[in-house]
Amino acid sequence: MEQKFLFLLIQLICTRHVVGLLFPRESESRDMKDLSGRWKFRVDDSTDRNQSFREQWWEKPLHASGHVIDMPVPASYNDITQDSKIRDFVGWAWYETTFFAPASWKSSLAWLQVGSAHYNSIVWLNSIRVGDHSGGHLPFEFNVTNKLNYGATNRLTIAVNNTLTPTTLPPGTVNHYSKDQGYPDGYFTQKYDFDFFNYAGIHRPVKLYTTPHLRVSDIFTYTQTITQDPSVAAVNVFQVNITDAKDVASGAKSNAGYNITVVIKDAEGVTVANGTGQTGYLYVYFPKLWWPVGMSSEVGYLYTLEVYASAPSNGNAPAQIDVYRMPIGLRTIEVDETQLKINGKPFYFLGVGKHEDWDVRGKGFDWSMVVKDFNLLAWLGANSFRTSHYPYSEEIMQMCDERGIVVIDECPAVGMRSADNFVNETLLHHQQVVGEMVSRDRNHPSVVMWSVANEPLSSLPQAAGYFKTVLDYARSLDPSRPVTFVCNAHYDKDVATPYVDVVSINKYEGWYDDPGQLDVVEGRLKFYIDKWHQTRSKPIIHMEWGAGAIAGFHDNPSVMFTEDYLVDLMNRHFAVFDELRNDTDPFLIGEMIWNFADFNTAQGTNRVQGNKKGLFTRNRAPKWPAYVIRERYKELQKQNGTTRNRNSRREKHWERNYDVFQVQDAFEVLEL
Ligand code: GCB
Repeated sequence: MEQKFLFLLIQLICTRHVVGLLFPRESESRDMKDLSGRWKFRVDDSTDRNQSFREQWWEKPLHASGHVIDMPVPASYNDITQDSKIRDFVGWAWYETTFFAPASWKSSLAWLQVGSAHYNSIVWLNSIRVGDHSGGHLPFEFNVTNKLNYGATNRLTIAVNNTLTPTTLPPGTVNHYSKDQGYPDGYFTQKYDFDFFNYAGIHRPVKLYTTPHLRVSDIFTYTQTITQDPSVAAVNVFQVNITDAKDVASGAKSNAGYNITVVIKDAEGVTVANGTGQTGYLYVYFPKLWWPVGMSSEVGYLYTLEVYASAPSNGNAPAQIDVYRMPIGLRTIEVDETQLKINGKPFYFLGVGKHEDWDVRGKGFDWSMVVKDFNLLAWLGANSFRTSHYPYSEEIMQMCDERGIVVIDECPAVGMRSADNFVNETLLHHQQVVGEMVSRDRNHPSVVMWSVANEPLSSLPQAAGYFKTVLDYARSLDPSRPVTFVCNAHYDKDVATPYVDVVSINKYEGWYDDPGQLDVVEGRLKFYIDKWHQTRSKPIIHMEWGAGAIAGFHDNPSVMFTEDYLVDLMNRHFAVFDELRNDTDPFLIGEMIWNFADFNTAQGTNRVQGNKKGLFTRNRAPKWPAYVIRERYKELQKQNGTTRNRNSRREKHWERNYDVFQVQDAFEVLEL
């Protein structure tokens, strides 16, 4: 084996392992049932929010506990009814459905996967508690093989609690008020320091699926190298984990002596590479690379990775083979001190910040809205977005793979604005969430970078050790992608960006800074970005910029909150972005306007029915600024990877030497 590839394998084997959840898929060895639909629902609005546990609502059908209403799953429950108490409810919300489990499933393992539920969840099947999960926005699953009634009806109960505390991610605080001051008995409020509505409920599909007892339990694959001569090969590394229920039960070491075959097929179903074993690498000759929109005439080319796993044959018993298929893309990512490159070519982000946010369904997954948003992204000419400020549904990641939309994948560490948030309990949970996000999304070619937080208080001395730990943890899970967090601290005050690969900055020049002062926008913005570059010497993305624009508001000369003002502000930003892009030594690698569409927020004096910085209204009607962005993005897309000035600085390989930085007040490094 060539030494280079031996090194790759060692790197992969040394990668810290977290158990990933494979997206539920049918195959010859797997069945699936989607439990989406109309569920029963009830909130526990007792004064202490604990009546449901005292009365054990999971023991009987939910209607036995009191009045239940219909609730769609997936959906946020907040905007479904006409009742403001449900919209603003904080505490345990109870969901229930029934389903039939075929008798034919009896010989398999059965798994229950919840795409996401916000925030803490407890799951019971036929009154038996099957498990708990903390954190919205990411899937969790339980083995329910021994809890199902086969050939019969089953009752599934899920309780979801949206309370946020200083150590949840995102964090929040609960404030209690006194009856003596005229508040109702037990009155409390939930506060949080992030700018989107804390939608709650079962947000993504709930699925039951089966696997053989010996199953493919996790896969990690990425393209490590594309050889100089593109006709030769893309080298794809893979690592497959299999789990045998027998071994799990007996405590024996799994993966020993099993047969694992890994095959890559092209889009026509022709096998282009295959191998055996748990870990290895595959050469794909004459590879069709995965390219984002604007960088190739063929965008988002996907192969299929097929994994077959079976136990060694045992006498007369027929071999049980598990088969799992997954789309993959062949492409590399590198970062040097000025550029992020896809397949060796500099990539410039022409993007947007987004939200999973729609009217009526809140953060509930809805194919109509998802497909509509992708059509709008294509119409805009956007080549990228950030999953601000939490991981989006995996179906969205799959569409990005197919449509060639580049993703910066962000975890839900948003609103960490107080020292109370920088404690070991949060750090442990932060690592857990990063682990869940990376293990879910690391096989998606569209994901090019991990963002571990948005606008944390990174001027706090303890933020240095905290973020070094989290960023290094993300790297230890995935050696193939750069990491960042999104920073709004001043370049002189921030202590955490020394540890990122790309500096991501949010700056609202002409809005939060110098509001209404359009004439100073260019000078101030250029000054600020240059200062950041002098401070860190890393590639920079302008991750958030923009202004509130209420659809239909106009004025001339423009004033804040009109569409005209946002257009004026955009043109001034474009002048600076273009100057930086055309620099002899460009380091600006992207512009991501905030936001794709208007979105809902908590009520407050600075929001008028939500945040109005969208290019589209919440119902996806374009505002004037959408046409202006479209003109620019369509034009620049044509130039991506071809005309940027990138020849003056010696190109360096991506190295990670962080030892030169002093870590102040480092946290103890915690093992999970
Ligand atoms: C920001 C935040 C984003 C807000 C935005 C705004 O810096 O990252 O969550 O929505 O500003 O519009 O204020």
